[in-house]
Amino acid sequence: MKTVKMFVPKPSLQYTLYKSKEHKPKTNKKRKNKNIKKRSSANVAMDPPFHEAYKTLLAETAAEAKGTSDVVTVEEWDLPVVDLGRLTGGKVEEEEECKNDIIRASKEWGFFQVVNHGISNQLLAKMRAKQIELFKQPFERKSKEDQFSNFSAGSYRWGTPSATSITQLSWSEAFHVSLSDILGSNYGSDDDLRSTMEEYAGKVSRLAQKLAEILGENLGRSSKFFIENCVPSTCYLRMNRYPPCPVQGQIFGLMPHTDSDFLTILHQDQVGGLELVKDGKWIAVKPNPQALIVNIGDLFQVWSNDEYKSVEHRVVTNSRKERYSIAYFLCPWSETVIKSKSEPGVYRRFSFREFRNQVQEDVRKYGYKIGLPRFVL
Ligand SMILES: O=C(O)CCC(=O)C(=O)O
Repeated sequence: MKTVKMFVPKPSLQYTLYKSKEHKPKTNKKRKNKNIKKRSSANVAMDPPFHEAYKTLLAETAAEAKGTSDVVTVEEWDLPVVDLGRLTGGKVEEEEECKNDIIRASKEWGFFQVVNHGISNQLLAKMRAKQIELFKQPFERKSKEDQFSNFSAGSYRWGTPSATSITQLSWSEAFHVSLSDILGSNYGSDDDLRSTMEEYAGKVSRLAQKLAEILGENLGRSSKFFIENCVPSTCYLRMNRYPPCPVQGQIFGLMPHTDSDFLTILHQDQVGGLELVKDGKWIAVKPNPQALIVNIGDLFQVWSNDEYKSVEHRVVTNSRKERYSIAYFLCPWSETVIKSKSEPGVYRRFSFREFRNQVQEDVRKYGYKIGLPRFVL
């Protein structure tokens, strides 16, 4: 474990209902104004127009600055590492040990890393290269993505349209793509982005299904559940880009949140910035080039009656380096009923549609997700 000093926005917002004016970030006014002016022009064409769109919020923050520093010490940790090679090595004891490691990490951390996961370094590198190429396109083209990349309308997102304060703003852009836009598509091998995404999505889907099956069987669920309920049209790949953020200290790359799915598999680059809550404290995740990151989502937390943890996480901004990640979300059909393994459980039953609609309504009303506390019995 290493201690790193980072500028992180405060506070964590997810479970606190508040009026945006009640939490005014303390900033160093001089530094902030200088940083705003220092914005590089190199990425102007590709970057979303954060400065223009959020001019008022940025100006308000600068005006409210009180002259205190935002440096917060965050410990950098290695997440538990699970070697998945043991699942296919032909030794029953090792296979059981591996399954137990996955289950333990899901209970104690809600986050872990997997190595020997079956996705080659070559494919990961190619996927990253294609992702970078895609994001390097001018903003004008990306924001008209339905003509540009043939993803469904609304796949390209940036910033936080509902933000009413600077701490509700995510300084990032993303392509949030349904797997049905990718898998089984007949775009032809000339479309390198699509064929790379198709190969990656196929491999990462199989990995997610395997992990979910292990976690589900431990809860006494049918091993067929995920194959039947989490299909390409219900699962997503989200390609994230975090541009350098010159307004350091107040803005997240991605706001604190939990994932509204069964589980997520993340491929991040080596820049760092992902943080999660462990034992009530934010910790920074040390990037591991050999590993993919797995985290438990809200639906598994409900299924397991709080045994598996859907942990709040966030991305902090970097003033100099851009950062890339790809998240795969294992989600069910809208009508799939989510219920605890034994009833009455901690949460009432709900359909995935109901959960998603509630999350969207809260984000619209309050600027952030409330999530599972809404469904506690
Ligand atoms: O980029 C990361 O490290 C986290 C991404 C994430 O949390 C998300 O896409 O929901």
